[in-house]
Amino acid sequence: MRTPFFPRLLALAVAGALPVAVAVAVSGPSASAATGKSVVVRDIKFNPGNLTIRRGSTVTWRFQDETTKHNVISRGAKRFKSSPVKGSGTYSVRFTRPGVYRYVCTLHIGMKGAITVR
Ligand SMILES: [Cu+2]
Repeated sequence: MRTPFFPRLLALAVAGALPVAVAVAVSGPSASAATGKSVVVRDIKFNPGNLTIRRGSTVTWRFQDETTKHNVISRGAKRFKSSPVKGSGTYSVRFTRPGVYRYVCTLHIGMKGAITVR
């Protein structure tokens, strides 16, 4: 007498839990959809000079100016952790708060860029 009721209860429990599981599965990837973006450091320029990213994304500067060293120094109201002087390799920063983050290379006048975080 008891056993016929159990599958029905189980079915109700599964039906009730399913929408929750689906909602989690849908919101999970979109919440972490932030992707990595690159800024190439070459020819005494940051390319792209202006980069717009989503909050939570990581920006990687790729130092590819063979004989010229550069740095990434945060300037302005919104700050991030600046890089050391580098001749090769990469430097990455994850941006978690919206705003416009301006930066320069202090070794070369006019070498500047900005990261806009949405
Ligand atoms: Cu430079």
